[in-house]
Amino acid sequence: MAEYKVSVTTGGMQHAGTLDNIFIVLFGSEGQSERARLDNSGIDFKSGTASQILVKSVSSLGKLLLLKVEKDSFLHLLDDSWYCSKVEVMTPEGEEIAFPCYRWISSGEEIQLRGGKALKVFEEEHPLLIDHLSLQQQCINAECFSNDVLFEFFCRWAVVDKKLPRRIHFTDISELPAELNVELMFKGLAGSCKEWKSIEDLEKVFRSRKTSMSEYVSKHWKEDDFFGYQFLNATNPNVIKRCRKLPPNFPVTEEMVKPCLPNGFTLKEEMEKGNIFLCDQRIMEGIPTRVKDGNPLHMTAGLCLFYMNPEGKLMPLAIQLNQKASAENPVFLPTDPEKDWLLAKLFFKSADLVECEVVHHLLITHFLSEVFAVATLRCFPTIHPLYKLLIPHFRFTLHINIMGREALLGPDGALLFYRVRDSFGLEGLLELMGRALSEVTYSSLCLPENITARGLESIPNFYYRDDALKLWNIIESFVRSVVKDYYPSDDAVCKDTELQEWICEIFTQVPASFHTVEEVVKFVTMVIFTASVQHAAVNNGQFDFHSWIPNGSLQLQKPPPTSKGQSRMNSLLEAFPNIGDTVKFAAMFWMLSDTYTDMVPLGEYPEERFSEPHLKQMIKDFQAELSYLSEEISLRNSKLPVPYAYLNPKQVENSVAV
Ligand SMILES: *[C@@H]1O[C@H](CO)[C@@H](O)[C@H](O)[C@H]1NC(C)=O
Ligand SMILES: *[C@@H]1O[C@H](CO)[C@@H](O)[C@H](O)[C@H]1NC(C)=O
Ligand SMILES: CC(=O)N[C@H]1CO[C@H](CO)[C@@H](O)[C@@H]1O
Ligand SMILES: [Fe+2]
Repeated sequence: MAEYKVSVTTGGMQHAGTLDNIFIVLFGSEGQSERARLDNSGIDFKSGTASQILVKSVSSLGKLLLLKVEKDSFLHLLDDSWYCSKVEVMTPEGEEIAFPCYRWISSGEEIQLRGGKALKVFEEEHPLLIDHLSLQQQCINAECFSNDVLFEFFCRWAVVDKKLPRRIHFTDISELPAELNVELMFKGLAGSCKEWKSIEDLEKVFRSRKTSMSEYVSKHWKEDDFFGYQFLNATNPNVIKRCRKLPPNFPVTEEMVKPCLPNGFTLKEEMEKGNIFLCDQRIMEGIPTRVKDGNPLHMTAGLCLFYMNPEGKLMPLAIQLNQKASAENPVFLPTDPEKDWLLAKLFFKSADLVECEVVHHLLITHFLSEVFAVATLRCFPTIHPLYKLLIPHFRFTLHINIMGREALLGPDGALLFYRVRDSFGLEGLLELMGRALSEVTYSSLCLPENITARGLESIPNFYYRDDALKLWNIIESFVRSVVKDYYPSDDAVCKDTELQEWICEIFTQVPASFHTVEEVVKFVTMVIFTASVQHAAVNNGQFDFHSWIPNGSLQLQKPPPTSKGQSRMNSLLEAFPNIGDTVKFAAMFWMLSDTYTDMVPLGEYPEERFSEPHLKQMIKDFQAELSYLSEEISLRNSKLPVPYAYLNPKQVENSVAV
């Protein structure tokens, strides 16, 4: 008789426990154990607790291969799902093996777990394990979209009414959080169709709901250097490029910019020196927009030229609001009447915000992470080292995207998420994403290459670049240590058919494969960087920078100005969305920038998936590096008038989860 000491841990989240019966069977190279029932004698498996049980078999099972967990309904009336964190087994030979689970199990379900060291497919020797793999892959789709997983996700929305039934259908809940939030934040203003009468009215509304940054923005929004600053250190650091030659459709002359350059400096020379930068919104040209109150909304597709002045400030020099140069498309200048220049900046910034949300936030972080997540779920078994490494970086990504899509593609976009649809309608949104996707390359997603391609290696005070590059390097060295441990040679990479399938699944158009360990390191670094750092950069500052509508509105109700000298403060107010829409946008940004109590910061792995001690040590080293960087960034920020904290590792989430 052989006895196995088994300990089963229930997850710590709400409602993780169950009253149902749980059975365990162990499979080894020499046979299988009895079907042992976990004794819960009337009490449920409570959240966060471990239960012990002895599992017997006639003789030793040899090498432990699989562990089967079955869950039987206790009361057949309800499906009482259970969140199992892990199962630990002590063999009669004295070996301790952890079987990570970390998933919901519904009534009547039966799942198989693998324990011990991470393995690749060509290392599997036992036929039982090969069978297990194909079974696991069939289950994947059902698993990611089950209501239980969604429920866990919804628990993070604090505003959700506590009385909501435990088992919620996705469609019932999709409208809830956002609408509640608007009401909570801006009582009585939600739904108002009135126009704004003055900037002071706007200030009043936002006085109660602000962050120190959003307050700073509301005070400085008119200033040119702050306008420039935002192209480096706000939510869209992705678009500005060094400009060596003016585009032919942007006829900026020496005469025009002379007053803004120091005495004796010329545009031509400054361009040669590398001090001139350009932001070109060509991608927005001709995107179909939405009809509002009978008139189609207008979308700016402008050009803005910047100058890095000797004090290290990035100043806007000239703005044109349409792509084709013409008499009705003047080049606006800082020396124009104040209101003209303000209006030009407003329209340019608004298009920048829309581009940022649709392209850089939704497409490049949310949807790309989803592609990586689905490929990971489909191609790797849970025992695979890259599954263990990557899956924490996809927490909640499918869920937030399902909700987002519902909002985007649903009949009325009832939900506030990605209200960008307000500016375009569906057709325009899809068109813009399509155009952007055709321009995404692997290299553009790798930060060091991206920065070089845009000529931004040396521009001063570019905190996004400084912090993000350090994070890229820290992530890369962690990934390298893990990947090299499992793939000691290029040959191991070539032999791993699951790894090759994974990369093919991601690039369906271009047939792709990995040949070397370094290729895997770089790609995996890019995946983790995109899901964590890049998302934080475009996501976390949304409320700070965009709740103050004058500083970038998702929607403007008027066409861009076609001449100078006609604008007054009123032109600005008329262009703003109405009061109801303004507060809706602000509430959305608040919600998307909020930190949730169950947020998992970069590098934290509360689910223990790796059991080898040296792997655990690699994770600790990674965390230590992040922690040093966090201190360094805090120290720097304490000395800055405008801190840049979005990429402080403590504030970067492990995955795209909001
Ligand atoms: C905010 O937006 C306004 C209008 O576009 C612009 O003039 C101002 O410079 C911006 N401020 C910042 C803070 O960008
Ligand atoms: C840099 O990255 C941004 C965001 O991922 C992307 O939109 C842009 O096209 C990239 N630019 C280059 C030149 O790689
Ligand atoms: C170029 C630019 O605008 N950089 C700014 C980034 O933020 C710092 C700190 O607020 C400013 O001093 C820089 O001017
Ligand atoms: Fe997001």
